[in-house]
This record gives sequence, C-alpha cells and structure tokens, in this order.
Amino acid sequence: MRYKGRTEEDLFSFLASKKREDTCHEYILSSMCTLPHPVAVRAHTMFMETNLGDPGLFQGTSSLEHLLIRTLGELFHHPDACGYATSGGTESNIQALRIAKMTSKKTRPNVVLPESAHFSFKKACEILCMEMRCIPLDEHYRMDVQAAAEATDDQTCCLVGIAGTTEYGMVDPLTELSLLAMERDIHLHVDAAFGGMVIPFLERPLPFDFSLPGVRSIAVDPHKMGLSTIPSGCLLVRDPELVCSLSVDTPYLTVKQEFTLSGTRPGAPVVGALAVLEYLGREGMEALVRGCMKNTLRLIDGMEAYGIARVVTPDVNVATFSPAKVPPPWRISMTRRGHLRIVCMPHVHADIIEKFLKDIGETNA
Ligand code: 0PR
Repeated sequence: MRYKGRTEEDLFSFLASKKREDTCHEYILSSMCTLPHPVAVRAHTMFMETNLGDPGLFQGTSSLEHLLIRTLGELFHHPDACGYATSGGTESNIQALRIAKMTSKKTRPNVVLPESAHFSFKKACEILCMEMRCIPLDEHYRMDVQAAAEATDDQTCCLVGIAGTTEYGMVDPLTELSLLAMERDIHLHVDAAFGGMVIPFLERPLPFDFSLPGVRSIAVDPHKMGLSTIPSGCLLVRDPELVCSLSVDTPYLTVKQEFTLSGTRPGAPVVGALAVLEYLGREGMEALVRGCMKNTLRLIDGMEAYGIARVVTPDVNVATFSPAKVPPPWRISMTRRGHLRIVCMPHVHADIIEKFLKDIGETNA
C-alpha cells in the first residue's frame, strides 16, 4: 500500500472512474438485483456502523430486525415465525439445510430438490456433506412431485421447493410438496429468495408459504424484489426450536447464544429492507409487482411478434425465449438449457422494454 495517503479529491475521482466501468442499469436485463429505493439508501446510510452480531450494543437496530422478521412472517401467513436477516439466498439456503440436518439426525442425510434449484444448494450440500438428489421438471418447468416422492427415503432430511425459479420464474407445486413432507415427516424448505417479494403481491397469489402446513422454513431476499440495499436476505422458520438447533455459545458477547452463520452482521441493509416495506406498504408493493408483471407480459408479446417464442408463461417476472441474437450493449443471460432469459426488475421500465424490443427486432429481422 502507499506510504503517503491520497487526497480525498484524487481518491474519489479514481473511484468514480472505476464506477463508470460498471454496466449502466438501463442495459441490465439479466439481474435479480435492482437499484435500491431511495428510502433504503437513506436508512442504510443512517445505520451504517451498526453490527447485529452483538445485538445488545445495538438494541434499537436489533428490534428493527425483529420487526422485519415479523412483517415478513405476517406476509407469509405466520406472524410468529422466527428467523433472522442473512446476507442473501445462499446463506439462507445453507442455514435451512443445516437446520434440517441437525433436527432430523440422519446418518447419511440426503436432500431432494428440483433440477431448477439455485446453485447455492450445491454449495450447501458440499459444506454439510449431504447427498443432493435432483428431481426432473415437468413440461411447465416445475418440479415433478411424483418423482420427488419416489426419490425420498428414510435418510431424506429435507425437501426443497422453489417459489420463483432463478432461470424460468416458475413456482413449484408446493401444495403437493407440503402434503408429501407432512406424510413422511420431512423438513420442507421453500426457496422464495426471488418470489417471496413477488407472489404475495400478485392478483392471484400461488400457495407457497406457511399457509401450507408442511412448510418449515422460507428463504426470501429483500435485495432482489424488495428494493433494499445489498446484502439483504432473510430466513424464516415455523418454530423457534428450528433456529435453536443452530445455537452456539458466544460467551463474551452481549448475548450468550447465536444461531446465525455470520458473526459480524450489518444492520444497515436490514433497516433498508424494513424501510422499503414500511414506506411502500402493501399498496406500494402491489403497484410495483403489477408494473413488473405488466412489463414481463409486454416483453413476451413483443418478442413473439418477432417470432422469438416464449419457453413458458412465467409465474413471476422472469421471461425466457428461444435463442436469438442480442445486440450490445444489452446484457441478458442464458439458461442452462440455452434459452434467452430476461428479468423484468423494477429498473427495467416500460420504455426500456420498448427500446430493447426495437433493437432485438432489427437485429433478428
Ligand atoms: N435462490 C434463488 C431462487 C435465487 O434466484 C438466488 C440468486 C439465490 C437463491 C441466491 O441468492 P444470493 O445470490 O442472494 O445468495 N439468484 C440470482 C442468480 O444467481 C442472483 C443474481 C443477482 C445473479 C444479480 C446475478 C445478478 O446480476 O442468478
């Protein structure tokens, strides 16, 4: 490192030049993150120095974390749900599988999940030494429940369903998965990292949450459709004993036990996430989701008018298409099956969709 420090002006001009190398959000059609809401930014800045890893020192911030969990619990039809704010879907999924492993006490634990599961489950299974059993999807890109039932055995400690798949935006048949989980007494974890901030605000919400009696844990990410600052995820569980299974002693902290994966945890994005929900309310979230779904359907219609067919009609705001040439500077992504994928996040406004359609139409004419 330098011996003599830089001037602030010089430093920030360097940082600004690096920031200009980042892709402008206007062209990002591949991301599940978006620009944070101004109230999230304001709240984040206000709570910048807080550390939820030692909650006794930050009791006000800690009570806001509890309020966030309670708000999400209410939204997911179980106001008494327990949980905590994580760094995102990856951590929530690791912790959910850890809970399932700790509480089931199997000697050779396996996890039954759909082929569409996010790669965070691969990381989780490797870390936790659990066998991963991938279940094929049906023709609508949803988990095949019959195949899931056949794959479970007496060593299955967790069934996973996805509410809003990363690649195709589908919601797995969670009512049936809940029945299967109850019948076999298996932990059902729902990965609603993306869909958790979408499905409750749809005109016709699909069942995915604690209203299904078999659901024991849910991952949801405010840093995706919740417009919070990054990193902001949450893990919710049905019963307190489930998180208690993760407790370790923390002798010299202000609390004597901790069940989180991280030690030091930022309070800022947690308060940012809560700020958005409080500021927008249900009404504001419904309007946000309505807009994203309208843009998704317009994009699908527009693409099909150019002969670029949809793969499926998604349950949430992720649209997929048969392969086509995409001109720069647009940033889209490709699914593992080679389909073009676009996430209609809140920063992807209606006029951006029109501009993109015009460009892709001309390129593929
Ligand atoms: N579960 C689901 C259903 C997800 O879609 C994701 C991430 C995760 C879990 C993991 O969440 P974290 O990344 O918060 O740990 N889905 C996006 C993806 O992998 C994340 C993303 C966001 C990727 C923005 C790229 C990007 O620009 O595609």
